[in-house]
Amino acid sequence: MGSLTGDATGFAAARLRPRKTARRAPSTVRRRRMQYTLYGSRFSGPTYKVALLLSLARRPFDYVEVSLRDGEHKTQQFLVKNRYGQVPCLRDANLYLCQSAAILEHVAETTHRYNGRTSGEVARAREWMFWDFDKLAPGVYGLRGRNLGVRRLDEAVARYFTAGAEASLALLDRILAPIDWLASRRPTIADIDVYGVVRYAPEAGFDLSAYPHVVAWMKRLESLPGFGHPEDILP
Ligand SMILES: N[C@@H](CCC(=O)N[C@@H](CS)C(=O)NCC(=O)O)C(=O)O
Repeated sequence: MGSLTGDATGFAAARLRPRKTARRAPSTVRRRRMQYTLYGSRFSGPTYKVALLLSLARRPFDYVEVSLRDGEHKTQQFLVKNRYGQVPCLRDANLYLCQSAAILEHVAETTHRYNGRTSGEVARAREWMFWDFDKLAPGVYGLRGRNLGVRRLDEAVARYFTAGAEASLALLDRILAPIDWLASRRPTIADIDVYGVVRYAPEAGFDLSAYPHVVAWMKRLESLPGFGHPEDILP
């Protein structure tokens, strides 16, 4: 697993940790461990969602790339951190958290950034995150995986995914027509979570120009301070 440093400005410092065998000069000061370590894959949408929230919330984090191709996510060393054998996993001090939506909720709640202001807004944000993984993500991530050559899809399944994702994008476009943000008057983790799928829709073969309100909402989110694209914040 490669270890790098991301930072809250949205730009990765990409500093490799010194190799264990390297001799440390006596004057070298050991870098303090960050509060957060994100274990993920730079191709993973759920990993990006967590990195994006940390970046927008201006919380620096260490980043460890877990190679899915080499099966690092199924090793005992990783399974003690994430029992599901999936990325992402976030270490917050001594706590290891899994499932991107649960991680977003934890970070929003503990940093008071991008959380709903009322219990109603918190519930609304959660609702969008459930909807996302139920309706939007299977099609977008599934077809993207096929286009990237990491997933094989039966034609019937691909058609089912396409129809589901198109219906979900159309719904999102309708909902966003009169509002700026999904769960509140301000951006919340609902927007970050759903953005972390929609931004990959073109790679899945969808033309987002058919959804102008979605495009306008993406631009609003992309102009928030601390915003970064995956290649900026996942070293
Ligand atoms: N519901 C999970 C999904 C995570 C997920 O699907 N991760 C993928 C990479 S994008 C993964 O680890 N796949 C390997 C596997 O499931 O064995 C989340 O939101 O964190």
